[in-house]
Amino acid sequence: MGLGYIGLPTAIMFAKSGVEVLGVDVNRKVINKLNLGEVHIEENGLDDFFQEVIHKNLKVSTVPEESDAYIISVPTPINADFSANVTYVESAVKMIVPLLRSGNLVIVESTIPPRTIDDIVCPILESTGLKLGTELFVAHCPERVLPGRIFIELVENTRIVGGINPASTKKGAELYRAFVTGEIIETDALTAEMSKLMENTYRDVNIALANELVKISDKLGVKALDVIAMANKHPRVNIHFPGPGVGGHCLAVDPYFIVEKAPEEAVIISRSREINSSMPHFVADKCEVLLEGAKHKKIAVLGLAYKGNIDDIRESPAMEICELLLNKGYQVVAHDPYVNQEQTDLLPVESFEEAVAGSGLVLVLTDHKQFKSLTSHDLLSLNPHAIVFDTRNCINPDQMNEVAFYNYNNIFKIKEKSVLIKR
Ligand code: SAJ
Repeated sequence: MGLGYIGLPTAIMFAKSGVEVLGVDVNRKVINKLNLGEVHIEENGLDDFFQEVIHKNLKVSTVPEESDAYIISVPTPINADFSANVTYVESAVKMIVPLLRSGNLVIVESTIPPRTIDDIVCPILESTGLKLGTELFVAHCPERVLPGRIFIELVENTRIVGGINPASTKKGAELYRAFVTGEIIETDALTAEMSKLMENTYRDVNIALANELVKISDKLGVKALDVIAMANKHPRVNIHFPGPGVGGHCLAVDPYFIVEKAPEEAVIISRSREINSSMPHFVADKCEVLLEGAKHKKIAVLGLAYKGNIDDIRESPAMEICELLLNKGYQVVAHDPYVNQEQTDLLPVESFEEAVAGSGLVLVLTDHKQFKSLTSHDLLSLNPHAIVFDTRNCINPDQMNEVAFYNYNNIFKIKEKSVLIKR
C-alpha cells in the first residue's frame, strides 16, 4: 500500500525474490504510468529492476485485493502545528479491513509516532472481528534506507521487526527473509517505532551541536571546521557537519513525532530542531553583511537540493534561504546540476555561467560533487568581483586563494569591514 520512494522498491524486491506482489497506490496517474512500464520516481537501479518484474510477479492497481500479507508504506507528513499527520496510514489500514482473513499479516513500514500501532492501527484492525496476535498478526517494520542507495540498503541493512506479540514478530521476520541478507532484529512494536525515530533524531541533534558550534565560533572568532576535524580525531567522538540547515522528510520531521508525545521531556530534541531551523536565517543574515555596500546585488546560489548528488528540493534549507534573500530584495539566480526549472517557480535555475556572471556573491548551499572542484580561476573568468560563501565546507579553500572566500572556519571575519575592503 503506497508506491513511493520506499513502497515501490520494496514491492520490486519482494517480486524479484519470487513473491507474488500487488502494488497499490491511490494515485491513478502513478498506476497508469507504472502499467505503461514507466517509473515515476528516480532512484539508482529502479528502472532496470522494475522492468524485470512488472506484469510478471508485480502487478499494480488503485485497489487492494485479498492477500496473505499487507505492507503499508504511505507518507506521514507533519501538520502546521508540528504534530504527525497519520491520516494516510489510517486510511490505508481502513482500505484493507474488508479484505482481512484469519492468518493474515499487516505490517506498517511508514515512520510513525510512538504508540501508533497500539493506539491507532490496532483499534481499526479490531473492527475485522479477528483476534489480534492469534488470528491477525500485526508488526511495525520501519524503513531505514538512504535515497540513492535504496536497493543496496533494502537488502543489506539491519531490519527491525516489532510485532504486537511474539507471534506477529516471527511472521514479520519470516516475510522479510525473502530478500534481506542483513540481520533481522525481533522486538515489540513500540521499541521498533522509537528506535526508528531515534536514529534520525540522533543525527538531527548531532548536526544541531555542529551548527551551534558554528554560532559560538562566530562569536568567539574560532575556526569551527578545524575544531570538528580535530575533535573527531578522538576515537569516541563523531561530531557531524554543520551546514545551512537540515532538510529532507526524515531528519527535519521525525524528531517532532517524539516531541509531540513527550513535550516536557524531549528538551534537547526540541532545542536541536530550533537550532537547525534557525540556520537558514543565520546564513541569509551573513549574506546581507557580505553584500553591504556591494555594487552587485545579485546572488548566485550553487545548489538547491536538500543534500548532495540528489535532485530532491522538498524541505530543502537552500529553498528557504533563497526565499529569505528574495524577501531581502536581492536578485537570486540558482544553478544546480540535478535540479531543473520545472521543479520550482520561486527563482530562475540557470547554467553555472549565467548564475555566476554579474553576481556579488556566490553562495554554496548543497555539497554536490560538481562543486568540489571549483577554483577561483573558474569564478574570476566569469566574474572579477565575486565573493564566495561555502556553507557546506565542500570547496577546499586552497582552490579559492584568489577570491574572498568564506566558510564556517572564517565567517567571524564577515563582521570585520577591513577584511571585506582588503579583497
Ligand atoms: N546533514 C547535515 N550535516 C550532516 C549530515 C547531514 O547538515 O553531517 C543534512 C543533510 O545535508 C540533509 C539532512 O541533514 O539536509 C538529512 O540528510 P541525511 O543524509 O542525514 O538523511 P536523509 O534524510 O536523506 O535520510 C535519513 C537516513 N537516516 C539516517 O542516516 C539515520 C536514512 O537512512 C533513513 O532511511 C531516512 O532518513 C528516512 O527515511 O528516515
